[in-house]
Amino acid sequence: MILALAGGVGGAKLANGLAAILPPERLVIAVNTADDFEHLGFPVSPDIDTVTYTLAGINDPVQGWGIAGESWAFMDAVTALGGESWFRLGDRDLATHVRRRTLLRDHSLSAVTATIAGALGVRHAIVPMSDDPVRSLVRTDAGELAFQDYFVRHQCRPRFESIRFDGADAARPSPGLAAALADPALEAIILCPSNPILSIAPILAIPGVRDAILASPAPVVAVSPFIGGQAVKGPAAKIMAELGLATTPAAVIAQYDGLLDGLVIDRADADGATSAMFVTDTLMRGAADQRRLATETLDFARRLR
Ligand code: FO1
Repeated sequence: MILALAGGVGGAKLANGLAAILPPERLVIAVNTADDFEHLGFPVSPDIDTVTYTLAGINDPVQGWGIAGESWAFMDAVTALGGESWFRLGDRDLATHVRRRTLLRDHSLSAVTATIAGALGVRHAIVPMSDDPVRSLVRTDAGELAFQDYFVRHQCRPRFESIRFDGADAARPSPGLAAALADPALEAIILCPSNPILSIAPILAIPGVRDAILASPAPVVAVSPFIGGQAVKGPAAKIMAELGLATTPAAVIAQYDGLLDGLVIDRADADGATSAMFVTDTLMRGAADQRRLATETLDFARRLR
């Protein structure tokens, strides 16, 4: 069994590659929920939806979030009524949020996520990192901002000083994540090429998760989200620079602080690669790249076992 930890776009792509080569019973994808917030009265789980829509084959690959070919009648109507329009829910995406709102009255986020994914035809297990609320708060030169305020409303413009995961201390790993970590058949733990600070750190901040990964005999392999020192998408490189951190393979290893047995890096970063690194093309342009990188990552992890 393979456990993948994922955030948004990059994580969803590798998770999709893993899902293409593994049967459903051999993969658990645990997803960051610290970006979640309530908007227009709806519970929004951006990374869960990005992973779900990607595995369902309905994601918008250009935008990086939401559903391909969306219509925006709902948003246009909300805007015309003077409502908030800085964070946009497409019409079909809105249906996901209506369903999540309704189902969350009686069910956990884990159960709701499984129900929505199943209805969209996804057969692999997508689980939230926790069913308890954890919220990223970003300290910036414009004050402390809720994550989506920083990310979308302010377009990551304020200078990033630090991040904290409110609620993480009291959060428990979701049943799916806890079961995967305790599974004696766990073969590898893959840290997908998501932002280490924004997307993977919140998962590792849940009490017990980091220790369980360290204690697991399964090899732990990350895929670097950087290519030639740049992030493929998103503000990871800008944030690392503002924190005074490099975007090199060594910096990714340091960021994970003793957790990794191996790191998959791009050819553009191959200078100085060590035996704990596997060098390949990490840019995933489509399904074939996702599948190839997933295969190479698992083969590399198997060799480390
Ligand atoms: N990102 C934006 O930049 N603008 C948006 O209006 C926006 C809406 C949105 C709606 C649903 C959803 O699941 C994601 C959405 N995102 C939007 C993306 C989201 O802010 C980020 O992808 C993650 O939080 C970072 O991983």
